[in-house]
Amino acid sequence: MVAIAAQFTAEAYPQVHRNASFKVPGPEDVKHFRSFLDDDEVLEAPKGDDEALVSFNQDWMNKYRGQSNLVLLPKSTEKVSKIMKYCNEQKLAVVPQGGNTDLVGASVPVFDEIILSLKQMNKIREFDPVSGAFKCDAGVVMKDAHQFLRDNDHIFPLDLPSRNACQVGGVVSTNAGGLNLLRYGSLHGNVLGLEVVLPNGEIISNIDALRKDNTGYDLKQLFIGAEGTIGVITGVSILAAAKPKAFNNVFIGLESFDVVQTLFVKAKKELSEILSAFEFMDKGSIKCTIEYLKDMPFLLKNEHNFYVLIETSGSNQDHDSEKLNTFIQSALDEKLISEAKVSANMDEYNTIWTWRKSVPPACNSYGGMYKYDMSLKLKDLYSVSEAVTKRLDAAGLIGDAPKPIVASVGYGHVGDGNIHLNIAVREFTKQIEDLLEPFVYEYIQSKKGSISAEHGVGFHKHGHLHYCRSEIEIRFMKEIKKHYDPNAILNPYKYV
Ligand code: 2HG
Ligand code: ZN
Repeated sequence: MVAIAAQFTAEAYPQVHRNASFKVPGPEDVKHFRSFLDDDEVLEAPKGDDEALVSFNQDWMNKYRGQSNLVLLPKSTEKVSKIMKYCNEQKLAVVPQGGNTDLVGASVPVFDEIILSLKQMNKIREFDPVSGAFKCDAGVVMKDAHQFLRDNDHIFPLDLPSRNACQVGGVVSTNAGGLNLLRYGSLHGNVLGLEVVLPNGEIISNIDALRKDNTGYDLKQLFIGAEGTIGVITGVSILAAAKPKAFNNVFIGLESFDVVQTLFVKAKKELSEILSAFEFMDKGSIKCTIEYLKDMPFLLKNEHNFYVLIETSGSNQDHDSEKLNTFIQSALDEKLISEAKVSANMDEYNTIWTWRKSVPPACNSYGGMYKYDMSLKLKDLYSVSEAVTKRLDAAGLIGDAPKPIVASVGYGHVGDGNIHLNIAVREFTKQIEDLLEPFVYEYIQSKKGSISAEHGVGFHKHGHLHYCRSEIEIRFMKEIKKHYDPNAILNPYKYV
């Protein structure tokens, strides 16, 4: 199925107006940028050509599309600093962009903002195998960071389905959680230091940070998850973990979300220190993924209401395998689970992960998707998916073409209390959008959850923070934005 060509965001959301105080980028600005940037650091769209920069203007979900005619791709922090200083003086709005795999419309322009791509800042700077401190440019693609660290007997403490495209600076700006947060914790704990260019061009760096440093406010925390609204992350220092010697996983079929929770408690108790991921997928997620992976035989013999992927990683293959097999046998004996496929080697281990990591692209393969990423108490986690699916179904919108919705599916990170709700669609319609919002947000608010567990706020959830943040928290956020970016030129129309 061909991807939907996103409508221009400015047309799809006419209620959002361009900030008239921003200058429209013109030839004199390009001339200035070219005075200190190389030819391959400036990309301009030929006049009237809407398609030339589409890969920078349009997001991964085909939902948002900006109209920028100018992409800057600097190769050094100093050049980023010069760009920001000039843009601040000239009141030119800027959108920092990493791998553009963002899921809330944070990394693409809304109007004619200049796109500041970090993709040419892609050097690994330093690695200390004793402490595990790993330093790199923001534009290093996550898979390259993984590969480098694996070659050095370590692992990057975060993994994502988009690892082949997303960049280290981007995931830090998003504060992405990923598949192993259960084991390695969040970026707020793993990031040791950052190098950031502020909107006025000043460079603030504590990239040489130590593991412990209790001298004053921990400023770097503000930039983790700020989505490029108060500074541009240009360098990251992160704590890499020693590479486990043994990796195992299992794909399980089971019949209710209550049992998913019981199994999680059992896994924490019985797999304890080797448990490194506990992911769930519902029936609909796997149905879409079976269609997407076409020729790949599914892992289990029967269809189930829920599926769980458990990963263990530890220091002794025999010990870990025995522990996992005993755990699975006991879950089968207790009739908690119906069926399980345990990986027998690394190929099978990778295949099992493929089934989980393919769920997001599978949902996107029908054309586009509406996507929600929520935190809830575990007992309520799946209920939001049930409530939304029921609502869309009652409106007669889900089914074979010409109905607009292919499927409404739920999956996510049980260990983190995080569900991803994806509505895979053949087309985006106002009717679907009105049925989803504010219903989803009000539902989350009623359960005291969060409307963004790990994907951030961006354009999509801009203006919706009150569903899970207090007035005073939002006021402080606005004050912080004003303090760092008084001209509001960085990633406008998003966040707070
Ligand atoms: C995941 O857990 C990522 O697979 C992406 O957070 C989720 O695309 C999504 O909804
Ligand atoms: Zn996720």
